[in-house]
Amino acid sequence: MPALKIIIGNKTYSSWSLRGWLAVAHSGLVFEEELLQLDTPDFHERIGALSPSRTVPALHHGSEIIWDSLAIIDYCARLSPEKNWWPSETAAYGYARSIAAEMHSSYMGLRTHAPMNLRDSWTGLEFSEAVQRDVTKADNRWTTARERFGDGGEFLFGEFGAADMMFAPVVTRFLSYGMKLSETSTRYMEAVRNHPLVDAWYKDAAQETAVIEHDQVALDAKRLG
Ligand SMILES: N[C@@H](CCC(=O)N[C@@H](CS)C(=O)NCC(=O)O)C(=O)O
Repeated sequence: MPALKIIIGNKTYSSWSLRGWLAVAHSGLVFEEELLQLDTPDFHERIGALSPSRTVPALHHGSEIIWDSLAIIDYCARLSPEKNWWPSETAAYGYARSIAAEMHSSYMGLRTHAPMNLRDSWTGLEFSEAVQRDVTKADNRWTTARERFGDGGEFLFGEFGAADMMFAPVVTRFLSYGMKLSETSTRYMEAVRNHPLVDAWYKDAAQETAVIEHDQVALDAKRLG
């Protein structure tokens, strides 16, 4: 098997990197990681050679490069089919793919105004309606997945899998920003936060010191949100 290496951004801030990294770590295969500091001259100088989209995450597998978090999840699923990824039952599969694709292509309120930041947490922030609509949407999707398909474990479709990887950075945002969700979603968020791979990522983030100013909007959330 050719060597696997994932190029990621700062663990504190890079939500897409977290998704790709969870996939390669969940595969159980041996991999290396290389972390580029986002928003630095070094990032802009090096990223073109490492990722065709000039974004992280990018997975290098021998001479192949797979960029984009969702593609990395699906690629890792092919490399390690014995692990749990997408649900096998058709209705659950359809729901899982739909909510993961929706995560990838929308939630702009949350993505713009409530960035991931694992080294800080806040209470009492007021976010705009756009952000609140995204919170409600995620809450509904998670509650439905748990109620319809979640019997086999604590995650959206039972065991930890691809849909949970896509939503892990949403969970971290809701935890950082103290957002209130349904009981079912709150339990789900606890399960994600306590997952060993998510916890390992948090621990690494806690060691980081770089601050990216524009990801500190929560300090000013009332105005920016
Ligand atoms: N759709 C992409 C988004 C990747 C993305 O936007 N990554 C951000 C970091 S979280 C990035 O590389 N930003 C650097 C830049 O745009 O200069 C994916 O799913 O991987």
